Amino acid sequence: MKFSSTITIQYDTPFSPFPARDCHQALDWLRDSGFDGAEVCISHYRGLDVKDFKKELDLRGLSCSNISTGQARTLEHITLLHEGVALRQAKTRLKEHIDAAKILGCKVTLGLIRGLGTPGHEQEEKAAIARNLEEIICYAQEKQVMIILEAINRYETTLFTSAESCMNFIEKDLGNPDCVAVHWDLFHANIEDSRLDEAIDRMGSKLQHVHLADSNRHFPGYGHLDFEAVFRKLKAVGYQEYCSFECFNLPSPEAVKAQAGPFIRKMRQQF
Ligand code: LER
Ligand code: MN
Repeated sequence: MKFSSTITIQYDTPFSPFPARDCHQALDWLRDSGFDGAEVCISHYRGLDVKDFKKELDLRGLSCSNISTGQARTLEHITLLHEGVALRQAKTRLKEHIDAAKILGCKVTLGLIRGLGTPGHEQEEKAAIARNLEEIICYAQEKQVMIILEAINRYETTLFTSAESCMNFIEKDLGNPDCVAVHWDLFHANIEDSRLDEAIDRMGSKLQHVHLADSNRHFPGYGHLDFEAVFRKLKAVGYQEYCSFECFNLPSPEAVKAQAGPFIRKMRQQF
């Protein structure tokens, strides 16, 4: 099992204790806290040198777990559920993320850039996303980059809210391609998945990324999730991919910065 944490290099996010302008400090913090890698929020590639960012990671002995891609939806209003220019831009952006992931040796998260969905239109919207993903999946296959579909709770989207709905979509609508897997976020899972251990079993080897946050999206330990039970189960099924912090800066940014290192050391010792 490997550990990473969300950092951002262009626009600030509530999921990192560091603003984008301090991204080098964020990388120093990851190194000094004993993380294996960084989960990096990238909105677009205008003026961004991915190879330069890779050098900064290498300098610190860090890997990259995945690219978090959702900022473009809020900032540019582009998704796989749009039509016309916005859809074309969303597809192009996902291909640029795949190119960047190839350089960084990481996965690409497909979160809300897929589109939020409209209640009552799930079937046609799933079909549209599957159709619009076809060329992206071909491109990812060619580049040998993995796309990870994030399960996100019902208050943010109508589509792919649980482990089961992601698995169903990947298996039935996408035809189970090797390069598409599940990104499972414990904050969302606590709302949607009836039993976390059964969700882990259902995903099996398709579970390829885990977001760590407590039930209230605070840093682990400040809500009511049983992290030890989750880590025990992940270990039992042989999970070897990343667990990545994506929690709010709560109870405080200082607490997140100070407690991340001890938390991952404890999990490594125990599991
Ligand atoms: C992104 O990883 C996530 O979990 C979403 O809640 C962001 O809107
Ligand atoms: Mn998440």
